[in-house]
Amino acid sequence: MSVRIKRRSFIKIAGMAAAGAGVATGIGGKILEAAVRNTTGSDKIKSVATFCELCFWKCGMIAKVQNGRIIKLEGNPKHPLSNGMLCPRGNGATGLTYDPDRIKTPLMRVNKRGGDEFREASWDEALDYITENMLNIKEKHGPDCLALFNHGYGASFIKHLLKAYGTHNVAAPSYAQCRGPREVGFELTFGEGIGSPERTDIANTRMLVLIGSHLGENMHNTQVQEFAEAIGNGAKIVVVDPRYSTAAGKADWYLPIKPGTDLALLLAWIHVIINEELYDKEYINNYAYGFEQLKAHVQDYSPEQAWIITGIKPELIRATAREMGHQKPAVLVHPGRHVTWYGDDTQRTRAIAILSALLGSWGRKGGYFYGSSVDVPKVHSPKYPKPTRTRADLQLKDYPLASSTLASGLCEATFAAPQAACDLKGWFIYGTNLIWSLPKPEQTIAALQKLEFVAVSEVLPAEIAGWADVILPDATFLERYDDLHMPTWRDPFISLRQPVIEPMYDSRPPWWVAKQLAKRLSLDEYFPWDTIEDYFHKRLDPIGVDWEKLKKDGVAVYPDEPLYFKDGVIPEFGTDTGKIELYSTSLASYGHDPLPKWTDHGNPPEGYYRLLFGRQPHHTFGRTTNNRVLNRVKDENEIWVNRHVAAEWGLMHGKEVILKNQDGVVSTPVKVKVTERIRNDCVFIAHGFGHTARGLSNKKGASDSFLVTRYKTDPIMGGTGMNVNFVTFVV
Ligand SMILES: Nc1nc2c(c(=O)[nH]1)N[C@H]1C(S)=C(S)[C@@H](COP(=O)(O)OP(=O)(O)OC[C@H]3O[C@@H](n4cnc5c(=O)[nH]c(N)nc54)[C@H](O)[C@@H]3O)O[C@H]1N2
Ligand SMILES: Nc1nc2c(c(=O)[nH]1)N[C@H]1C(S)=C(S)[C@@H](COP(=O)(O)OP(=O)(O)OC[C@H]3O[C@@H](n4cnc5c(=O)[nH]c(N)nc54)[C@H](O)[C@@H]3O)O[C@H]1N2
Ligand code: SF4
Ligand SMILES: [Mo]
Repeated sequence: MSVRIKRRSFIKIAGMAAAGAGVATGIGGKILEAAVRNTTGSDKIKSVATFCELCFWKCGMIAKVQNGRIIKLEGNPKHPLSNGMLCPRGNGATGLTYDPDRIKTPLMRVNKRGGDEFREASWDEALDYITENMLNIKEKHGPDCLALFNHGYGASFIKHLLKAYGTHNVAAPSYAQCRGPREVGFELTFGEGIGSPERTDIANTRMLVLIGSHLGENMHNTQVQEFAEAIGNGAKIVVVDPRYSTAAGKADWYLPIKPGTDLALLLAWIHVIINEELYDKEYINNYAYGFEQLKAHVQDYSPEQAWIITGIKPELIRATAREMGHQKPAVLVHPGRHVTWYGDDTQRTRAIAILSALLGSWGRKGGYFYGSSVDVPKVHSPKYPKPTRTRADLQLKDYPLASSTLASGLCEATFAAPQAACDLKGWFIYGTNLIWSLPKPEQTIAALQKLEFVAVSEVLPAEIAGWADVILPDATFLERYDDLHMPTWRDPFISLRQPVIEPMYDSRPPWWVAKQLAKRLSLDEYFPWDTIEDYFHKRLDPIGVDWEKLKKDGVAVYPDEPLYFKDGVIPEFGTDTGKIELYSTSLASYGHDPLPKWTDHGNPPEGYYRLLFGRQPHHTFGRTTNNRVLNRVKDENEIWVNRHVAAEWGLMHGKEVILKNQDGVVSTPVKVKVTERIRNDCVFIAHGFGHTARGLSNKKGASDSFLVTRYKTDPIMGGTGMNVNFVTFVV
């Protein structure tokens, strides 16, 4: 028995043909012509609409271009994810395109792998080399011995190419290292995941509960805008975080929880809400399965017991639970995004899902909305060949409930001892700095050393590029077309990324690279279009989308009401029972706890502090920390240390310190931020600084990635809990 997951009951748009006049196919020129049209000309300022990729939210953006140079970036007022605004990172995106450290030509490795020594090459040479290696791997080992690691929208055509070539070993670190456990936790409970952008109805909520979701530092544009709106509307805010985050500053209740104990708090909230009959009885009666088992289960988790575990006083637990009961169903217990913390993350997010169900907030105004998306037909191409072997990430350990490939699993499979069924011989890496994004960097490096072939597509000479045999200089998102974006959202829309300037240097867009490789690999039939504009026409013309208008506006929105259950939509839950599973029959059938249990994650060893990490408002991971525009605001990170801890160690605010983790790994020097805004059992660092790659100019600060030498695997879906490392200070 398995869960019927991934089934989406989103409403498809009807009557698309009426939405715009049809455009004949074959209008478009080549990308370069388009880019030239966009960038040549006089002093006149030209506006070009596209969507942002400084993070993965994909806000609509308008670029102002003068004399072929981008002079300003603004939010697209027509785009539902930006509403005319960009976050600080989006505003500074030109700092990526105009970064002098960019990779400018294809590069081929000289000397040994990892030596970070390269020579310039032509595109023909680089593509021929990749082709030769791909054909070689296919012939010698089978095509599924090549893995694709990718992150970001630019990867669409490369993914298509690699699947056409015959591999299913395709993964992004945004699953097992980020939101995977959340997706599985919600899939198990409601039969579907949260997705991205998250279906959180923050704008309409009366109560927002943030559990380690540091909105305001985590700058996902629409969420931050809606957060401000909710505050303006007087919504109650609860923030649960060992660190007094920006969001905590806006909270009615701030709960400085002991790290790793959130599940105990969640279960205590559920305990109060059930025992005080504060839950939505009608909703639970109609839609839920397993209420009695849940009720019995949470009797062991009283606020008094949770107090001992979490450090949060029982009165505070009761008061916040009662307020949730009072404000239901317009209560959003935010599901989080980067949830791979302690290895029991699916169970923790299951508890969030269960709490949301009790409050009746799934599918209700101010909770989780049911969005819709535009169903744009694909360009017809042959079926992908069926790989003959099990996916490499599942060869070592099977996770039947994981709904995506595990990047860490592919890495482990490569690294595994020869007697294990490990088949990966080559990695194609697009837009992901695996040395930083996977836990245990030494394991990633060991895997890289074992491979026969490593190709990296990058915009910057990041750490991972140093390990390539061949580096492809990608055009930045402001210089290229990518595939259309049609996410599930309140108002469904089609968003277009297009070049606002011509690709600089000898960089090329990924669609071009994919098509070139397809030709060399005799996979032409998978790319049955001549120009990228031809591709768009093939997708859009049949549904009558006006291409010229889409190019001009950057987005076509098809207004729709947000869908809540009470609007008459009959809820469909893709679980085994067809109900909201408070008690998970799937988890039971796979031998996991069907109801979430609190597990103890221990305390730091004497003299050590739990290493917490997260986002900072002006940067996205390590991908922007070389950006000169953004670095004018912030060009290094600090380690947050509690005032008493700092006093104990004699650490001075603003002075540098070196961190050492439990395995003796030391950091680069990082400035100390002495603060009362963090508990005394943990320290916090913003992820993304402390680069060591030779070609990057900004090496300030320290990277948490090198200190994450341990992780705890989620037994349900294989996510890597990374908040399990401890550091001390080298003084
Ligand atoms: N230790 C630690 N590990 C983490 C996290 C953490 O906070 N700490 N966070 C986790 C999370 S939430 C996530 S989502 C992942 C993120 O993981 P990644 O997406 O791998 O994050 P980055 O380190 O930013 O690496 C992105 C790389 O892509 C390159 N790049 C940027 N734009 C383009 C482009 O247009 N084309 C190409 N070809 N390359 C481009 C950048 O130069 C950069 O080297 O990491 C996870 N891992
Ligand atoms: N500016 C900016 N915004 C971003 C990104 C970015 O790089 N920069 N990345 C985007 C991506 S891919 C993601 S996944 C999201 C991630 O954003 P989120 O999912 O919101 O957050 P994290 O970065 O995991 O969480 C860090 C917060 O959790 C707290 N925390 C740590 N341990 C615990 C604990 O045990 N319990 C509790 N309750 N709290 C704890 C930390 O103190 C910190 O405030 O951000 C997105 N938005
Ligand atoms: S949230 Fe910011 S960085 Fe992310 S896509 Fe939107 S504007 Fe760009
Ligand atoms: Mo993420």
